[in-house]
Amino acid sequence: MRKTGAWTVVLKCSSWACVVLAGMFCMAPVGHSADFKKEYKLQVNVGPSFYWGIGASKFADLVKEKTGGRIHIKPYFGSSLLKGAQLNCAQMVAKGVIDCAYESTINISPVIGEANVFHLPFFINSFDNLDKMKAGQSGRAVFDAMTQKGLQPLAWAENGFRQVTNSKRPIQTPEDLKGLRIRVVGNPLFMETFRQLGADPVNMNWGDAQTAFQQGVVDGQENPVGVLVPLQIWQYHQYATMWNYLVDPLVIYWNQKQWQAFPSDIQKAILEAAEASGRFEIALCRAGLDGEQSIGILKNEFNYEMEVPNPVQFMESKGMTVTFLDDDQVKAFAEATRPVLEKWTQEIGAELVAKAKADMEKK
Ligand code: X2X
Repeated sequence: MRKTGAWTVVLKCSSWACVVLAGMFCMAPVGHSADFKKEYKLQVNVGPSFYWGIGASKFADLVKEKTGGRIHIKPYFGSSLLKGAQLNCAQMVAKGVIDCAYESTINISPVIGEANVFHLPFFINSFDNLDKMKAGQSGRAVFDAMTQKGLQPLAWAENGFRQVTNSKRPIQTPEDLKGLRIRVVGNPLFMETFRQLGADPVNMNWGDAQTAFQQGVVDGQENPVGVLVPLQIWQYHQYATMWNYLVDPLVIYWNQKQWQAFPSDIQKAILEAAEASGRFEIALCRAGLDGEQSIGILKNEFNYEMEVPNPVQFMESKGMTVTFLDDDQVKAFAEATRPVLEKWTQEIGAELVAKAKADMEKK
């Protein structure tokens, strides 16, 4: 109707003032789609079928819904915006080359060294401890470090506790890892951990890693079940060890300058979408690993039926040998990697590691 009104005015008078008047009628109010980019690019390291990829798509859908279509996020899977260089994501979002990301704490660690607090070997061993850290002062410290670097953290999501798989033998003791060529992400903490265990780690971007598994260039790798199941790791590796050696939360974040320029109703809508998609995605990654809890969240809150409700059983049904370690076995790995934990406690900052311990000890 507003448009018709403006045209009527323009037709009735031809003076410059009338044209301006018409322009004002047509002008978008604050927060209208005309103020926004046509597309906001979302960086995602994995493909759309991985649980983390499904979470990223959910985020984009929820943002569209909650902003009434004013904000259109397009996920770029497989780090295509970075030509596969997954470790460059935080730098590119901070610069504003990429608008936002649904990304692993491992992949932001070159810019946010504090994020490595989640990657200390055999330091966090349960979902409960992880949740306490995210809700506590150590999680807050990681978010604060992001805001210092031009990134606006919105919500946590998850990749999960990382498990080791290989094509040679079951891994039950550090000796079993000796000489195995293991693909790891190009974060020195990972290289050092596997070297310390006597393995032969090779760092590779995720895009190259998948080809390396296919071609048998490496004997093994480490990733959570939310990656192992969609990847169908059993095609390459027969053995998996569930050792929860470290955890890989995801953070949903935005370029800070761009974020601050959004009107508050848009910020609120995006924030709600980030939180809801994070809750959904965390449940996907934990389904079948935390009793009925995550399966229940998916069913009751998101009306979502898990295709693989028991990932371990599923991997076994595909012919994999899945090994669980008892406390003593885990202790042997923890002892063997202690020098790495100690060195990286200094790198990350003893104060932050102490905060993480205090968070985990809270009842
Ligand atoms: O590269 C990996 O192993 C992956 C997919 O887990 C991450 O992006 C950290």
